[in-house]
Amino acid sequence: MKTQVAIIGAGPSGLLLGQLLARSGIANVVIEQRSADYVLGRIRAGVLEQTTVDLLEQAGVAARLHAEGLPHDGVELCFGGQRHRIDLLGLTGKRVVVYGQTEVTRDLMDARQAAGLPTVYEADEVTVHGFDSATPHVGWLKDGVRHTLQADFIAGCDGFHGVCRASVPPGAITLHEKVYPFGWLGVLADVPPVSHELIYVHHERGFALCSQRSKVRSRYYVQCALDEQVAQWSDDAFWAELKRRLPDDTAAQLVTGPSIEKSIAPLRSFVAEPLRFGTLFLVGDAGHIVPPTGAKGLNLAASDVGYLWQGLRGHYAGHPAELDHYASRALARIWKAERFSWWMTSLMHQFPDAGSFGHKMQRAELDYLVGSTAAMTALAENYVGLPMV
Ligand code: FAS
Ligand code: PHB
Repeated sequence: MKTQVAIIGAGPSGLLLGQLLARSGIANVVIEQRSADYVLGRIRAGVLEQTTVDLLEQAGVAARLHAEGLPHDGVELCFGGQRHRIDLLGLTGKRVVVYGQTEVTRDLMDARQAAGLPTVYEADEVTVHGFDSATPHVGWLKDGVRHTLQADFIAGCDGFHGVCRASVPPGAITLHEKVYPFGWLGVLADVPPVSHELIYVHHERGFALCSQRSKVRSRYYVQCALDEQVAQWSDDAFWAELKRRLPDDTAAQLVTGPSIEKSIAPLRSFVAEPLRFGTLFLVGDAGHIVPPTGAKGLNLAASDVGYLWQGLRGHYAGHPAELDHYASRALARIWKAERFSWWMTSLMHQFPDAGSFGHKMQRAELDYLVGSTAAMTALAENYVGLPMV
């Protein structure tokens, strides 16, 4: 078998890239280790930047997003028992859209299936070879049969734990990483959101986030220790802890209910450099990870895809140099989002070694932030997403 682009991973990166390439007449095959249902069952991101919405429109998969997505003109920061609104639209002229990653993935899967594009789910022992040679190819095992796919290029859209980055010789790649001393315990529940906009909470007991998926489905998070297990957290214990971190009047408005998903995610900042190795490209979480505090993970994956799509279109249109810009263009935007995500995480979470001075610095920055149009504008323009250049 042969194709132009072999895409490893059917998460948002792989499926969005496959859709954009197909609509540009570039043949591609997606190879995914899990089942489609398993991929859809992962509850992750919830906030889309306009740049991501634009790419989904170009991919022809934005109809449901426009029908069901919730435009948000602002977000709130809550500290010292007070809620402060950051007017995203007023400060930047832009807004974000709340629409779950699960729905983005579902829309992309449906479009790929409708187009009859080749997709291999539950592929075992996926391997990538020859990406530094003239014969790049991918191998996998499916139903006891070994398969090989020749390709011009391999897109490593296989996430943080994937095979593609792991296949790069250690001497050819530099890894930059910061692991945070806490995680996020997240709950999804079919209850109306406590507020029409997101609330990021700084509290002495720990960070909390009030988010949502629709007007009847909410997503909440509380900062937790790295050694905590989901099994330790009953629904009642979660709701009680969330209420402790909210102002009394907000806590009184919180509608609770049974969790339909509950999970703990560790937080890290991570970037691999470069992102290109011959004919292999690292895309999305395969190349970088951000703490979810800045709502950047999914959106960075989308902008990587946009840059790679532009590069591959240029290549097949007779301008191979276009591909040379992928890594530098993607990394320029990645590092700015890494900085913002690190800054939001450092500002909003309780760090075990911060001490009283560290707590005072966080509080002073928050007090300054909500009193300064310049500071709120800086937060807002990063939160709505910096332009793709
Ligand atoms: P993904 O990890 O989504 O997809 C990679 C795909 O590759 C998976 O389907 C995997 O099964 C497959 N794969 C892996 N190894 C393979 C192999 N060897 N062969 C074939 N396939 C393979 N971002 C936010 O913006 N907000 C959030 O709140 C948020 N919460 C998150 C919570 C968690 C627990 C995690 C892990 C991430 C979260 N993120 C969040 C970030 C997340 O949304 C990612 O940015 C997004 O999924 C990136 O998409 P992909 O790059 O496609 O990677
Ligand atoms: C979510 O809704 O899952 C979400 C929203 C904003 C974030 C992180 C997660 O910063």
